[in-house]
Amino acid sequence: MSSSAKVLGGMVLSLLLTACTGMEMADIEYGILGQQQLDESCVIVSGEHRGYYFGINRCLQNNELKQALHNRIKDHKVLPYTRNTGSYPSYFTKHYITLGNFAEEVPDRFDVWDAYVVFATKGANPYYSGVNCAAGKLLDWYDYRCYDTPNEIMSVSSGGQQDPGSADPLVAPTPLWGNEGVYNREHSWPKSFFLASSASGYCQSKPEITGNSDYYDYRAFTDLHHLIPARKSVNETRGTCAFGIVAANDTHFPRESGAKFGTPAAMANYSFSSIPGCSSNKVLEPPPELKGDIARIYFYIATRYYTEDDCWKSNYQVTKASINLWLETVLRDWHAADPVSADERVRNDWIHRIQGNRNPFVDHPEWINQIADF
Ligand SMILES: [Ca+2]
Repeated sequence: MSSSAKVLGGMVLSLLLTACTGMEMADIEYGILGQQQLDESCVIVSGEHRGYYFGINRCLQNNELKQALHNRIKDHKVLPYTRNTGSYPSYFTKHYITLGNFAEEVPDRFDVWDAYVVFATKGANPYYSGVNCAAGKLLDWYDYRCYDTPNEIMSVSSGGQQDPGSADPLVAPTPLWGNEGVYNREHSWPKSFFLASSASGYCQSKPEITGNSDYYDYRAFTDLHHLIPARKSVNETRGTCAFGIVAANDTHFPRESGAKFGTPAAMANYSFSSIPGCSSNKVLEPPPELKGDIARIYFYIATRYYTEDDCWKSNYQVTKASINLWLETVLRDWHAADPVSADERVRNDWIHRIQGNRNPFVDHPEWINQIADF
């Protein structure tokens, strides 16, 4: 095809797509329909969920690709963190089944705990080799424990933790410390990283969503992609400590899952004798089967909130919504060592149904290598 024919073809395609999808010129500028789309191999996205990514120019690189993906996954439906007043309907399963198409409004009562119910009842528990929670059970991401759900969720009375009652560890627990039986909605990207001292930018007080009156980025506060079930004691011990590679285990770890918490090993570009915001000066190394999941969650956050992080914090781990080099190096290694699994895709599908956006790096892990800097 001659270059003039390509340009003409591209213009026609752009007009058609604009007419069909309502995409604006800004989208085109950001690479959803860039000049490289004139090469058909860049337009056609193969693989999972091509409809969701329709129009993404897969030949883009670095910030152009990150911006194009951001434009596609932004503006997700923000769930309340806790909505537990009044009696819980016995027909809870209808809550998500009636979601129907993705554009349908999530029922008012559907909160993050309900999403946990969905993960448990729909088998979206990430797989540990040798441990798979029975149907209706929720897997702790850092530990070998399967929590009962949804009954305890239906009676939840605290906004930040859940007592699983008859917790059902497949490996006999050895209670080592307090709060052994309570689990949390763990912000794997610590929530204090998007906590502001006053309302500014995207950080606003939204108590109906966050459950308190602090000035969080309320969208990230309940973003299901990075919220993971974790035992309260582990969550609190981690605090804002980074994910990383452990050299010497803490006395509480390793647990049977292979998760570790302890003194950091030597990591490329990592040189911190004292870790701000992490009083124990330690790092958390997830179980091997979840290292890639955690990595792809971080790449999602860095993309979802790209250019929308004005009120976010910077520290030794992150620069607002960007991941600092040493941590990104670790996460890329983990991504390579633990490829996307079927359970990870199931979880992504359900989050899509609930909040309307996807983690593109679960669907297209090859895009991670096209972005040099998250
Ligand atoms: Ca995995």
